[in-house]
Amino acid sequence: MSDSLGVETAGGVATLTLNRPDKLNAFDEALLGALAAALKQAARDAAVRCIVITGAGRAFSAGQDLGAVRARAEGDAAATGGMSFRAHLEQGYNPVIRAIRSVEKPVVAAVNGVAAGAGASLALACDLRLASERASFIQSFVNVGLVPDSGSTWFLPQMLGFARAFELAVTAERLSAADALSLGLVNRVYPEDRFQAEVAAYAADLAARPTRAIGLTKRAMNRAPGLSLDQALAYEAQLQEIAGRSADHGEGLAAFLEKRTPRFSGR
Ligand code: LHQ
Repeated sequence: MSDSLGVETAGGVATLTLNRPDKLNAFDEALLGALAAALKQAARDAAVRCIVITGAGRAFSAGQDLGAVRARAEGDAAATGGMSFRAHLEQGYNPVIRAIRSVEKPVVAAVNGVAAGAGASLALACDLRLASERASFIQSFVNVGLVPDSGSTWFLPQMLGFARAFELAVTAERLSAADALSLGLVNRVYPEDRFQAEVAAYAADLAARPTRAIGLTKRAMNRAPGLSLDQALAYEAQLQEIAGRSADHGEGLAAFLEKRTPRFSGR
């Protein structure tokens, strides 16, 4: 694993920490590669029942490392592996976004500070967003003459509607944590001094829930926007058939009937 990504697994929670604090955790190739690999590993590891992505220092992530982009523009092919922007997105960012959307475990963005450009997209790609009071969100792509990428053109209009999403994309307005909460972009905002403890408690709670059912819920909600109601109803019925055979359904049912707290295994 690369030094630029911290990976820690404990109590069913894998915490992936973007760790280039002097660059506000901007992404270079090594960090993107490490993040994709860590997500793949967390998806495979049955002991992991919740994934948290956060940043070291004062930022969540400032998006693409613009130093590397400058080096590319100046002809230093080694800086970006000599790749076009399209290839850089397809090979670097898009696998990360796809991995987050497809892993059948809850993925939480613990947004500890500023999330800009592809850093904001990364947070939007997660299933849930917990923000520190000092967090902020900027669709900063337009400031450097670029298009929102890494999923922002898809996630933002779904979350906010076209007009508000478009405005954020073309103005790069900086949203505070409170703004993001009132728009429904984040699930919770916590004071800075309690942020880590609150994230840990939230993630531990998710990790103790029926992981299989949560994964199937994610599968259904990922697919629902492309379906008619009829198709969504049929898909729910198909997934309920799978959930109904899980050990955790048996445990949940038994615990309810025995009037005790369920102990879910994730299977
Ligand atoms: C940085 C960065 C950074 C390097 C702060 N890079 N050093 C994908 C693929 C292909 C092509 C390109 O694009 C993409 C997707 C993208 O993500 S494009 C968008 C890239 N990101 C941005 O445009 C954001 C640039 N950063 C900022 O606007 C500000 O730094 C924010 C608003 C994030 C934070 O502002 P401040 O809190 O005022 O901090 P700062 O600007 O003073 O930055 C602190 C340091 O971090 C500073 O270095 P220094 O050596 O002077 O202390 C910055 O140069 C460095 N840094 N972002 N993206």
